[in-house]
Amino acid sequence: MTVRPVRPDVVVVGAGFSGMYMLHRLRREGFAVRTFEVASDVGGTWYWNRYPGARCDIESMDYSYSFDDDLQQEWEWSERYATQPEILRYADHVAKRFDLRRHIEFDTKVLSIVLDEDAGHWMVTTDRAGEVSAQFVVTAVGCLSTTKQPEVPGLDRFGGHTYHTGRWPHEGVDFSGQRVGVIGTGSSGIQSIPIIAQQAQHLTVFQRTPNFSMPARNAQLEREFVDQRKARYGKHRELARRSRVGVVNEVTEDLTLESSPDERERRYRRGWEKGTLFGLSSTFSDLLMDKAANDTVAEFVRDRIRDAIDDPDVADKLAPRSHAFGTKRPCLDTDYYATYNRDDVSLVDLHETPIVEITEHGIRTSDAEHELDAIVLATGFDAMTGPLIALGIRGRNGEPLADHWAAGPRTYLGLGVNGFPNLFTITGPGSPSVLSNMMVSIEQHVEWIADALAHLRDKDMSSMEVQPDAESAWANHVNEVADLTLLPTANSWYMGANVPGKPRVFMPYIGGVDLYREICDAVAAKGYEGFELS
Ligand code: FAD
Ligand code: N01
Repeated sequence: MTVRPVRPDVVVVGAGFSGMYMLHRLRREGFAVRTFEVASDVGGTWYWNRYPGARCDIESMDYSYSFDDDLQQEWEWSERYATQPEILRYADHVAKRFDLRRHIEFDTKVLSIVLDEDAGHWMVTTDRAGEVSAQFVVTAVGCLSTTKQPEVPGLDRFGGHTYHTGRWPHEGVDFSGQRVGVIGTGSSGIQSIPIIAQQAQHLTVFQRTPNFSMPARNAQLEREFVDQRKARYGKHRELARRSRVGVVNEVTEDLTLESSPDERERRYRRGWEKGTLFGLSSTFSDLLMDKAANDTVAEFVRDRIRDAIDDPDVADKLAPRSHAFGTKRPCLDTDYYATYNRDDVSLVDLHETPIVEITEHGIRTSDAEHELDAIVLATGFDAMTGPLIALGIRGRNGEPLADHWAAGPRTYLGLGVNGFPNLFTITGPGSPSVLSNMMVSIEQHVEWIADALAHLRDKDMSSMEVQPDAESAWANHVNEVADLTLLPTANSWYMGANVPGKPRVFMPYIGGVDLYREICDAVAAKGYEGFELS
């Protein structure tokens, strides 16, 4: 039975991995919590993204909670990169193990979160549970949970079925005998295209920007490896927490152009063979800082694409040139490029022939109408700020968060915003979040927030608010660090560039999870410096 405290101390919004752990942690600290989740069950990303081929791109033994040793010892991952169903089973296991569902109200959407300054609490309005007031609100709405539709006319006119990868039907989709079109070649497109190609009668991929993708080299996990990892799991997790990206990875100070072409080739080959997201970008220290250095690794990947594809014209279209390697999130794939060697797969380059409209029968580009039975939209998300702005948050003087962020998100540490006291954002903009193994970033934020609330309670204080100077200084720092790298040069979702009209600001913090954790710890140790406690 769901437990619903009438006046909870804390409202948590979202029951993905962030919300689940936040709820657990706050309950353990003795807070009364209500958690609202619009989905019908736990899992967040892994509840919604059920498209064929969906799996993680951080190794499962790292992409899982580390906060409870019994949990990490008892859970058995079957593959190096687990599939979506397996990750969702894991979320279910965690929910049962810690009896979380009792405090989660599913099928309940938060419509607005408004500060009542006189009463000193937040008023949270939902579509099913009415209005709930709480002293604290923690948003656990994820960075990639608001889907983005393509900006093409006629989508509602299409006579066949349309599916977004981020809202996939639970019963699955059988594309056998169908002519399928996929729009989008980010991670979701790249994971789903090889599987859809195996089922469909014909698959047409509509590509606007080619992406850099590397073979995942996924495999069943071997007993010996798992046993060895579990024997020193705690140590391994600690190294991950103290790493730059939340996974234990090679670190080098070597500069790309100071190495000989042979040495570069040798290192790139080794990085490529690893089958990890960061294997290639970590071969030299300056690949994401120096364009000339980056050109060498980008050309290495383009060569691998040419190796994999029979038709040189197709290979040319799939080879990314408009952005530097690693400036958009690279992809890990299984047989992505080889899929284009199939006779029943074709590639439409939207730079040559843009989509004009979606018709009743399919997709019309500037030179042809492609008749289709189904369209898959792998068109991504209104990332990071999208789910937060959709919450309808209003802070001091009724200021909407959307207005506060009109020129791009401004936060202190990605954890809080000036004018929005007692409201905390797990993996908010201005924190490493999407640049890291998210599990590491989620756990760090949850623990920091729980400690902060316990601190307030212990000191008999009721409010914690970001000071304006701290917010400005952090926003400047986030930009300055990003500007040391090539990442702001790409039209990526990190920059908000995938959503028309969205301010172009580099949203995550690229200083590294290791440094970031130290900064957050130091802030807490100094009595929550940069926050006003009252
Ligand atoms: P989410 O999982 O997004 O959960 C947020 C929850 O909030 C959702 O359930 C949503 O329904 C709910 N919600 C939102 N708005 C409201 C509202 N108004 N009212 C009520 N509920 C609301 N990261 C990695 O580090 N490694 C990976 O391998 C990886 N793979 C990914 C694969 C895919 C397909 C995608 C899309 C993302 C992937 N990510 C990966 C990022 C992933 O989002 C995070 O790893 C993590 O799952 C985020 O957890 P979360 O709880 O913060 O957010
Ligand atoms: O979304 P994306 P995604 N017409 O934004 C194209 C995580 N994730 O869902 O680049 C035509 O990357 C768009 O083209 P362009 C991961 O963090 C992880 O794939 O804007 N095309 C692009 O090709 C990832 O980065 C995994 O030119 C249009 C694509 O759609 C993040 O989620 C798996 C268009 C969108 O790519 C988002 O990935 C899945 C239009 N109007 C997701 N609009 C793992 O592997 C958009 N596009 C773990």
